Amino acid sequence: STSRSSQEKPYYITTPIFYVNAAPHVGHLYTMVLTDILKRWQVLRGKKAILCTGTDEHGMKIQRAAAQAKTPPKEFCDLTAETFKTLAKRAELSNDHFVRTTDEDHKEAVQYFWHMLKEREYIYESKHEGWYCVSDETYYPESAIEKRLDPFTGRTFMASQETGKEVEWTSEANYHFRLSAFQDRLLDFYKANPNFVVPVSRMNDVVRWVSEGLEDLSISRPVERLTWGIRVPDDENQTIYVWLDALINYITKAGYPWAPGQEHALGWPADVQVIGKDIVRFHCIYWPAFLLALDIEPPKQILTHAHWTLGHQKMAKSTGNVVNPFFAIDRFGIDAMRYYLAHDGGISDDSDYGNQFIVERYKKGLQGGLGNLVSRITRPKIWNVQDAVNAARSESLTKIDSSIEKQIIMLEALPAKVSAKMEELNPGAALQIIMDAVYETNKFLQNSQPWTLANAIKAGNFDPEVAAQMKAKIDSTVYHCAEATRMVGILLQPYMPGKAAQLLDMLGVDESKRTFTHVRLRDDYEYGLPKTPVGRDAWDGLFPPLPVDT
Ligand code: ME8
Repeated sequence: STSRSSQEKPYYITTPIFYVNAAPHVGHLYTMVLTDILKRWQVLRGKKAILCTGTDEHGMKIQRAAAQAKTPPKEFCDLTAETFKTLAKRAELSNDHFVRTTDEDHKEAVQYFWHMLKEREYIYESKHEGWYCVSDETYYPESAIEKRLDPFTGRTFMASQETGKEVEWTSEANYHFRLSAFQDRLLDFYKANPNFVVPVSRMNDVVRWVSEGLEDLSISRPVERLTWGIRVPDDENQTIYVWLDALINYITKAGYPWAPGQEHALGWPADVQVIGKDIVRFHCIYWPAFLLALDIEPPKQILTHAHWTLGHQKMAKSTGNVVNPFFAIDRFGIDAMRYYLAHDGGISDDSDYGNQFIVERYKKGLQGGLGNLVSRITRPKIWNVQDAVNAARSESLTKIDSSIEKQIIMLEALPAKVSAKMEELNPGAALQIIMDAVYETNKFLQNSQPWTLANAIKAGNFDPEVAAQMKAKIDSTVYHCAEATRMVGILLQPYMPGKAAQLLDMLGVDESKRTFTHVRLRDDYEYGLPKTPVGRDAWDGLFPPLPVDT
């Protein structure tokens, strides 16, 4: 119907679905936070947005982990899936869906997808030989393999050059997907969508890999090797390859299989799919190829981010070189963690994790920067924000000196600058701009010295006209700091939902005026009086001292 087709497609954003072979770490939290910031940004812009996350529960890797834990696989998955759900909650991830690949609707979507690939003759049966890596759940070509020595046991083994993970020689009959037939279509697709992969350096890698040629992809395993998975339709002896199964999760909750033309209603194609740089091939080559095979639109963009390292080694479940995200959240609070991860986390380059960095960012950005600004504006008894806002409304702030002018120019440029970085899918760079506004405002306040003027008025016997001018200067200074605080408070909501709301409450900004359209100088003349009186506890509670310094 016309009303349906004219309906705007909701913004749709996803995280990878995480393997349940081990507990989550800070790397997973980072992906969640980055994705959530991008979603909340769209909501701030007034869009309907859907965020999809979940767990990847099938495959050799999980089958072995469950066997090792001597637990039936489903029971084993239930436990860790629950931990990822808890992490999503504690991360304040605003996910609309949590997909588990063991869910019935997902299994149906995968089997239907397979059936369609088969019907279109993209699947054929043949013998497959090669080096399979269970940890990475992928085959590696001979050229990507090397011999390694385990320094502890002295054992030599064959491993992936890229990840160092052990590979095993396998020789079996299974089904293949005609990936090699997609080289030209993929290259055309990349050409038409040069921002498909972000950042551009990884887009270039992908184009290079595809240009070098594609081999057909093995997409099933014999049941005697892999039982823990979705069965191939019409073949009881084969189990579907975990990556085909997993990638389809992204359309499961978008309602696949959908009636023609209905995919838009629930969000597909995804606007952005966020992943770590470790799974670029699967998402930027295999995934669009699978979709193109069925004439389904590929996602619009894949944001690939860099890794967190610990002692400059990749944080990874399989090596145990990890930081427990629950401990970190307990210790620093979720908003401080989200701030730190967004601030220091890399898109192109890896970042090394350290408690001392969290403490540093917290002290400089949140306590010294933002907290200090709010308290310096709202706390003094010698002026109040509401008076300053009223004065601004009645246009009596005429005495603009050059430092106020500079502050105005900075604030007028702020929303567009932040938007531009968000559109480039770089929340870290946008955060930097927001925080620079905080630091600039603090400097402006420091240089303007409104407290000196206020004390002079109080102490001196000024001519009423002069005193009025002095008062006008105070109001103007306070107003332009309050505006900065209000605008920054609105912009920080996607990053620190809790603290930003607390800050806007302290400033008395009405809840209906906290969206992006209000991030405009002189947009709101109705704030300044907090709804509930702000006591000492509120200021102290906004960014309290951290329990322990490291
Ligand atoms: O790969 N730094 O799941 P996974 C930053 N199930 N991010 C990191 C990270 C680190 N050190 N380590 C992991 C899988 N991540 C598949 C995905 S999707 C259809 C299937 C994040 O549990 C990053 O987003 O190994 C990475 O891509 C993801 O966790 C891998 O999680």
